[in-house]
Amino acid sequence: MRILLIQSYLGRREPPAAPLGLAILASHIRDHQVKIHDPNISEFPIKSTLEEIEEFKPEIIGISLRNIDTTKYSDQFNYFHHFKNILKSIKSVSDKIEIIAGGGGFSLFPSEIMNLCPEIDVGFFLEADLSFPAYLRKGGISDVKGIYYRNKDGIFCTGEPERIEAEDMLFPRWDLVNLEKYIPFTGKASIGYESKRGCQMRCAYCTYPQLTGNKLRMKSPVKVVSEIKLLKERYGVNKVFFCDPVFNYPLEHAETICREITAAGLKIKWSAYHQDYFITEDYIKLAMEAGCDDFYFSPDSACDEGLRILGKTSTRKSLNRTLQIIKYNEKAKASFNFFAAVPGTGWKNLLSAISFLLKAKIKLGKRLTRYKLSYIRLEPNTKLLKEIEEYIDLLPDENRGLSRLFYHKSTSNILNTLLLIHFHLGKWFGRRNIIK
Ligand code: B12
Ligand code: SF4
Repeated sequence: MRILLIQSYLGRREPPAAPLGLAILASHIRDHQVKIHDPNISEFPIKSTLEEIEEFKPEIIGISLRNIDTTKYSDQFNYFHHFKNILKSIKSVSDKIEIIAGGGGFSLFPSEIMNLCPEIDVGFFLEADLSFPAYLRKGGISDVKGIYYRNKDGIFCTGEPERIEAEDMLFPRWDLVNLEKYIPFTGKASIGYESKRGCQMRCAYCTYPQLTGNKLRMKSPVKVVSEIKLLKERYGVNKVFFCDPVFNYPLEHAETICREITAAGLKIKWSAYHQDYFITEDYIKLAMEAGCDDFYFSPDSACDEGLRILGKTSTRKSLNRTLQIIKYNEKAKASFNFFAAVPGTGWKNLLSAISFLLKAKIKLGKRLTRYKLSYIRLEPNTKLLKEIEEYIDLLPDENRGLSRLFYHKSTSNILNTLLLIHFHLGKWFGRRNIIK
């Protein structure tokens, strides 16, 4: 079959993220004729998509809805709106092509999106490494799990899909992607690589455990290094971003990867999401020798109460220890994200975050690369959402703003006023993630 895999158009020009999910899916369906198209790297995103359809004449179009919105209060933008538009454009050129949707954004709101987008014939939620090939093999839904489909009686789901084991995870088909276009943006994490899937932690606001599961599936460090080597030698990639929910847990897996990268003499730069609780001096040394130049941390709160409410593994002690370790490694850079408002907290949460950031600035100077006081974008099926007990329609539509999706309340009325001012100043004057 001729299958065209399309990354959804974001609706504005941002630093691109190479379509990792689509390149992985393509590697599982090698017995089909597959093309990948990313409108986000094209000068004329919609036109180029329609031309690609015209030329390739696909029987199936698989469209990846990765992002719903920016989730950033200081750069609010609705991508979902543009997904709906691109679906309409695709449908307008041919209503015979089967349209299949999937991706992280789709997986957060599968039934809502199926309802709002009648152009989608079938939707795959969560991981589709096994379900998508099975669907193609069986020529339809049959007994395949992980599918949303519609018939005259409504929209139905076949249940949670089976998740792939680490040893069956394949190298993405980067040969179908023009990776050269993403290489200038590797400093902005444009080329992703997975060393594992799953997160065993259960932070109250986070969607990663629902998207990638609670069970850790780790690739062998030898496989990781040989795949990164391939990325570097075959595609000239100089820097990768580990898409793992937490790279340095389990610590031993991360340390072995670092040792293997160094032993292989692989000169590659990389960065990743880190959890401060598992940071040790040895790890930072190993990671830096192996090419990590920036450590991202999202402790989210710097006071015990906030950390407890958010269900974080971090503690005040682990945060301070991490800061100290980074300080003594003179080339190490780090960034820290905190939430200005955490449900059930007030001044203490905010002031402890500000005081930690000031301390970090004094200790690290310019090596503190990013520091943020942001707001939680409420996401579906999270513990936090259940706790705040408010009904909020979390899928943005074009008629209402995105501000209502963020949590910006505290236990103090005075602080609430300040938070509202801070929130709106950020919303109006924040930096937009746009490139020329
Ligand atoms: C790593 C990561 C990043 C890295 C990406 C590095 C890179 N170059 O790849 C960086 C830091 C750059 C990043 C940036 C952003 N990210 Co991000 N990111 C992630 C993360 C953790 C993993 C994504 C990933 O690559 N996973 C591995 C691949 C293999 O999985 P996948 O893409 O989901 O694909 C699988 C399935 O979804 C499915 N599938 C995918 N497409 C399709 C299509 C079809 C047809 C089918 C059948 C199946 C299918 O099959 C694939 C294989 O199983 C996810 C959360 C998560 N755990 O999933 C958030 C996530 C995708 N990001 C998110 C967001 C918001 C963003 C940003 C918009 C943030 C911002 N304001 O800048 C940007 C957008 C960047 C861009 N240009 O698109 C949100 C999106 C949800 C939402 N509310 O909008 C997520 C879900 C996190 C969250 N908050 O919940 N991100
Ligand atoms: S915030 Fe990080 S550690 Fe917590 S559940 Fe999400 S991915 Fe896991």
